[in-house]
Amino acid sequence: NQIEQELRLALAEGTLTLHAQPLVMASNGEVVCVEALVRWNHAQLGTISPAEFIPIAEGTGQILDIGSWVIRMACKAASKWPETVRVAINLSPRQFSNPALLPTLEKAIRENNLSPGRVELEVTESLLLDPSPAVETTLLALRILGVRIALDDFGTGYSSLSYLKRYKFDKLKIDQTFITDLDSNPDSAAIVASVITLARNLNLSVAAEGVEKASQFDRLAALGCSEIQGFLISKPMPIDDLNAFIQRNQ
Ligand code: G
Ligand code: G
Ligand code: MN
Ligand code: NA
Repeated sequence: NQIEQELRLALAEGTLTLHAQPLVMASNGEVVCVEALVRWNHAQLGTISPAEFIPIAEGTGQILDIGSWVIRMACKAASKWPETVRVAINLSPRQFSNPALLPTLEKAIRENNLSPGRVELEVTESLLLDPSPAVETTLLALRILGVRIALDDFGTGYSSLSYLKRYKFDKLKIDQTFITDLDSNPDSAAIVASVITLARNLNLSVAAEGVEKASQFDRLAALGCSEIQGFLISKPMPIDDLNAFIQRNQ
């Protein structure tokens, strides 16, 4: 179809761009991580959100080429940041079962002289819904490689706490739907407080997404949330602009 052909061209012609959004430590505001977010600058349609084209690319299989490109670009950008700053890369389920994932990651890490622990892979619970041996093997291989694994959009999928026991994650990212009404909805506040406690007791990092207000930041910090992400800190920006942002916030 048309989008599929245009996506193919986009990769070839460089109209896909990589944006990124910083995560800061709640305790001191320092940048600890940067999430890579792909964008598509379409000649006629303008900027197309990944929320629109990633599901299509997942269907056509183009997510594999796009994903490899994101991994290469993100690791290259990270090689110019301080060692204390990790890079987070979103992985869709199809990427996860792709045999090329490991070699692509290894190569990008090696060529950019990154310590593997600076690379964080964001996966969603949908990946774990139907855990195949392949998924388990890949999770194990990634752990051996030494990259970190974060559970993205935590609380919105078919959350099962048994995942937390079965797999070793490094971080939970509390979905922004719980943060949006944190100040006004006691149930959201209770859920957020409980997830932060859960993460801390399991020795996992915990990040809050979609933080837009100082009141949300303060409450999350008081609850012991380790990392904060959202428009309050910064909107996503071209990944090359992160160097300057990191320097301002060191
Ligand atoms: O950047 P934005 O909030 O518009 O992203 C929308 C969705 O697209 C999010 O769920 C995000 O995880 C996903 N996304 C952004 N970049 C990538 C990417 O490089 N790979 C994958 N698989 N998903 C991405
Ligand atoms: O699913 P994932 O968590 O990867 O999605 C990240 C998406 O959330 C990105 O598209 C990004 O643009 C968006 N985002 C990041 N911070 C905020 C925020 O503070 N408010 C809103 N509304 N969206 C945000
Ligand atoms: Mn994410
Ligand atoms: Na998310």
